[in-house]
Formats: sequence, structure tokens, C-alpha cells
Amino acid sequence: MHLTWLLSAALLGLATCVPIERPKEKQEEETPPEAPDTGLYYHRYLQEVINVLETDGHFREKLQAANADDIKSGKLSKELDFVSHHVRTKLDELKRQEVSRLRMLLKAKMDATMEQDVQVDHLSLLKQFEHLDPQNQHTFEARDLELLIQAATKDLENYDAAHHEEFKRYEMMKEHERREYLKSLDEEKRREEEAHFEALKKKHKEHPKVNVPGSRDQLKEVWQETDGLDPNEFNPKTFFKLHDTNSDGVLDEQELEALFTKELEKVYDPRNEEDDMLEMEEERLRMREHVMQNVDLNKDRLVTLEEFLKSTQKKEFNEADGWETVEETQVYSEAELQRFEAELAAQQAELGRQAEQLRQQHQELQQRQVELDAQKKEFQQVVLQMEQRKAQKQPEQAPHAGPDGELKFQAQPPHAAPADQTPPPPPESRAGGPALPDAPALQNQVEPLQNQQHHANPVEH
Ligand SMILES: [Ca+2]
Ligand SMILES: [Ca+2]
Repeated sequence: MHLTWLLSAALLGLATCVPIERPKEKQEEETPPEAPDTGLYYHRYLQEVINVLETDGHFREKLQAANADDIKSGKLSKELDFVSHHVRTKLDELKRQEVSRLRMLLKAKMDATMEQDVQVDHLSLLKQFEHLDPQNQHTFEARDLELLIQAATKDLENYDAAHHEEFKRYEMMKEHERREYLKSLDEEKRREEEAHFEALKKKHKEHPKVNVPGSRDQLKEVWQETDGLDPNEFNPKTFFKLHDTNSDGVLDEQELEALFTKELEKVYDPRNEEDDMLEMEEERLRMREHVMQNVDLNKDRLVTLEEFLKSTQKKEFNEADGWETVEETQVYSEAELQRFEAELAAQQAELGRQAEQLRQQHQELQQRQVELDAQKKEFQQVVLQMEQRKAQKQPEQAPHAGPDGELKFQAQPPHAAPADQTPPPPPESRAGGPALPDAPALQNQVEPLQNQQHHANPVEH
């Protein structure tokens, strides 16, 4: 598997200096000088684990003797028990760093999506990361190496499929945007734009014939133009050794892809408006898949010399007629594009619907605020009137003068006067303002008002 070379390759970093002629049974081991980015989100961790394991003589030796199955089955992981204490300490440290990195990722995700103060079960969340053992967050064990290998194998297998899907969506989006743009133009402009588009498309198609990847013609062109060798002396075995750049006895995906550069340059030039470099990357991936499909007999994503030589015996190797490039391939059907556009339209409609809902809510809240303000004003006015009335009543409650003008003694303070002694309010005060509600009624009005004001608070934020 891809991972096999990745793991054992990096583990066997020394193999770069191993002579080209290696025993046949050792050909399963692979070693690029530096492992390219796998695109895995734990790539760095994987790489660091490999780098550390590589420093252990015992482990390196075991790896050299291991085959792809030993690595995948977890047999190799068991050898971790025998690596030096120093190496184990380093691995433990790497694991703690990885756990802490994942915790930070989780926290950032939670902060972005959830309310604060929510109790988080980190252990159960860590379980979603399949490349390490969540039960033990402190030391790196055989189980961790096994899980790391399993996760990387699975993820890398899905990687190409995901890339194709992403590319397809990219192409559909490009076409969708082009069609939308055309719709926005007037008749004359649209015709101009369409003519321009067709001209670019035609220009992009004008390129020398692209050879079928992995065919005699294709390899011979590399032999002649890249390697500068005589085409009449083309020799598959020599070719294989020349392009096994890290001399590990196998052509890995990167070494294969390097062979396609010449073909890709025929079609794609980053200086041209009509050449899309993302299409070039898709083309490179398709070429590699094509070769692997025909040549990699045991499906371990590596080409051994034996597999390579067998492929050169095939009829297709010698009689390939031409490669269908991305632009000649129907990446998506019209029906798929329509589904994609419908999906986009549904997403947009949903977003629009949500925006409209928010707008309406906002409007309602604003309206509610206006009503509350009016109620508040009215209430304040009522309170003011009550106070005025109270102030007007004060002089009447002052000690009454007797019939002869003498002051009568008032034993109780005016506010404590018995109800039956309180004189009715002067008629003019009732006639003046709006009718004054009774005290309990007023009380009832105050209560809901306060509640309403409380609910209305979000508006102010
Ligand atoms: Ca190689
Ligand atoms: Ca193979």
C-alpha cells in the first residue's frame, strides 16, 4: 500500500545509499529520500514517528526484513517493545504533543460551534481520531503504531477517490459560474463571450499527441528527451533503474508521476489563460492510476521491476494509440451538472429563507420596541399625574381651621388619616387628565410591562 512505502520508506531512510542490485525478497521495501506530503491531517505526526523510529537500529533491521503484510497486520508494531528507552521516550513525547494538538483543534471547533461553559467529554471526542489510542494519552505503544498504520492505509486509499470528486465539483462550479455570467450579459456581449470561450477551448486542444502513460512510446520519449539516450537502445530494465530515483527497487507513486511531466507539459502551460493547472493535477493523477491499474499486479501501490517488465510484454504496451486528456473526457454529465445546480440553488434558497426569517424577526423586534417605548411613556405620564394629584391633596389635609378661624388639633399625620375622612378629589383634577386607574389595576399594568421590557432586551444588543 501507499503507506507501506511511506512508512517503511521513511523508516528505511538509509536505503537511498543501498546499491541498485538488491535481493529479490527485499524489493518490497521502499524508500523515497524524503516522503512527500500525504495530505493527511496527521501527516506531521506520522512523519515524526517515522523519523524517530528510523533512529532505532533494531526497529530498522526488523523493518528491512518485514514485508507489506507484516506491516499491515501489526506484526511490525510488536517490535516496538524492543526499541531503546531513549526512542520510546521520544515517541511518548510525540504522542503527548499530538494529543494536545488534537485537544486544541477540538476546543477551537467547540468554541466556533457550541456555547461556552458546556462540559466537554474530551475522551469520547478524542475517539474520533483513529490514528492514536485515546485510552492512553501519555505513552506511545504498539497499539498506537498499529492504529497509525491502519488509519493511514485507509485514508490514503480514499484519498484519490476524494480528489476526483473534488475535481468534478470544481469543474461543475466553473461551468455553472460561466453559464450564470453569460445570462447576465446582453445578446451581443454574450455572443462575444461565447466566441472567446470557444476559441480558448480550441487553443487548449491544440497540442502534440499525448502518449498513453506507461506505454512504449511514452517511456521512449522520456528515455530520449529527459534521459538523453539513444531511442534505438531503449531497454526497460535500464529505464526502470534510472527512474527508481531513490534506488529502493520499486517505482512509487511519486517516481511514476515524475515520468508524466513531459506529457503534461505538452498540454498545460501555466502562462496560458486556457490551461487550467488544476486540470493538470487531475491529469497527473489519472495517468498514475492508469499505470498502476495495468502494472501493479499485487495492488500495493508500488511497481517492482518484475511487475514493470511483465507490463512491457503486454500488447497494450507496444500498441497504445493515444491518451484521452481531461478536456476530452466528460468529467460530468449534463444531468449531473443539473443536479449540482439544483443543489446549489436549494442551498441558496435555504440561505435566502434564513436571511428573510432573520430580517422579519428583526423587524418584529423593532416594532415591539416601539410599542414598549410608547407604553413606557404612557406609564410615566400616569405616574406623573398621580404625583401631581398627591401634591394637590397635601394642602387640604393640612390642619383644618375651625368655624371661628382657630386651628383644630390634628392627632394623626395626614397620610394616616382614616379613609372616610379623606375628602374626594377635587372635580377639576379628574376633568383635566386621562382617567386615573385604581392602584391595584395600575399594579397589574406595571407587572407585564416590566416582563415585556425584559424580553425586549435582545434588541438593544
Ligand atoms: Ca523507488
Ligand atoms: Ca506492486
